[in-house]
Amino acid sequence: MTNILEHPTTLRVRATKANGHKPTASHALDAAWLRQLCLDAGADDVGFVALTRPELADQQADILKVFPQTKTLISYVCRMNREPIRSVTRSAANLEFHETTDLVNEVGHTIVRALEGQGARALNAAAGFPMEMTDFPGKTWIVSHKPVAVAAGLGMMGIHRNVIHPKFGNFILLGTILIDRPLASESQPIDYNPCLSCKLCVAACPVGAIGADGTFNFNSCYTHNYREFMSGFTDWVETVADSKSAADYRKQVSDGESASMWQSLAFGPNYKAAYCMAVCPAGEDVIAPFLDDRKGFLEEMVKPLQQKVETIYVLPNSEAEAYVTKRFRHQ
Ligand code: B12
Ligand code: SF4
Repeated sequence: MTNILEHPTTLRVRATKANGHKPTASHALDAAWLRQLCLDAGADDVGFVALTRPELADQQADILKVFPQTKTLISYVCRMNREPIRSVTRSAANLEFHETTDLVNEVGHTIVRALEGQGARALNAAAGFPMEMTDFPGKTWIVSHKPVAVAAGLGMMGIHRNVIHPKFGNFILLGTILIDRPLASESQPIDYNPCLSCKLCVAACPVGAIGADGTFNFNSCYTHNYREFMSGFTDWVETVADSKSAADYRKQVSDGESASMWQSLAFGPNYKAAYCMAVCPAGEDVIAPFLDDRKGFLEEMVKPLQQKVETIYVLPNSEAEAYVTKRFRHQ
């Protein structure tokens, strides 16, 4: 058997250590240096939060289960292009969601690679998907990015419960990286909420999931918007399994719905709405047209989504069913 102590790998690693190249796990990282590293990797904004911060208390145990070495969380955002998200066509909006989700994951991968090169241990949590489906239908994600981003000063949650960045508005997706190093200085939340309480998100949601008081009906949103994700997909499979014949299946599922399911399987799952994000005028880069002409903004950004004729998915006897029946009686 090879003497491991004399193996070329061991000798090289020991020689590197003796030259004092890599910082140790207790070595605090410099926040300015780390910020620049994240921006160079493609993040549009970034902040840092210690795991011990009270805002993360309810997430601490889950995070430590996944990466027990965690001392600090890097929170970062990547901007989405606004017009595709605002489009009434789902193909344009979904492409933008998928592109930016991939970008968030790539940026996370690049930052972790650079930190590993510096001798630090780091883990990037998925932006959205893939998720921990062994835990489904419970909590299938490692880190809730939104509260981390809020604690890291990257924005506040609006009435629609998405994080609104003070400059980029809600046209951002979020990422979080767990690292094994303390930081010399960390970020603090911003001191105002960029949400304007205009409630355009409330008006735009096709299933009434967003309450004017900031309540959010998870089931209403999930049943419609995530029709081609987890539970909606299972429901579709069961419809296929229970159908007595092709004709019977076609009575229950239109050709367009079947084709849409194929597209989600082939190219990545398609969201059905996200209109709450599309219409939000908050944020310094976004607000000008709303301030200039509110009525015009409503006509251009909100009405086309409200008037779109489309299939809407609701559970029987749910709040969403009552809302949709009342609102879309003309369609
Ligand atoms: C679960 C989840 C959802 C759920 C619940 C949404 C929610 N408000 O939590 C559903 C499927 C409905 C959803 C929809 C969307 N999501 Co989503 N989602 C997540 C996920 C995985 C966790 C969210 C979370 O932290 N929830 C817990 C707490 C912090 O959120 P909360 O709002 O305070 O509490 C809600 C949940 O507890 C939920 N809830 C209640 N009961 C149950 C039961 C179960 C089983 C689940 C899963 C949730 C749930 O309802 C509560 C009230 O809002 C994150 C990714 C991540 N790993 O963080 C993305 C994330 C929040 N989603 C995001 C996006 C973009 C969307 C959509 C726009 C997708 C789309 N293209 O249509 C919509 C927007 C809907 C909306 N207005 O919130 C972005 C938000 C970006 C931003 N600027 O804030 C995130 C951060 C992904 C990312 N990497 O950027 N999402
Ligand atoms: S659309 Fe208006 S109310 Fe809704 S989150 Fe954006 S600013 Fe707030």
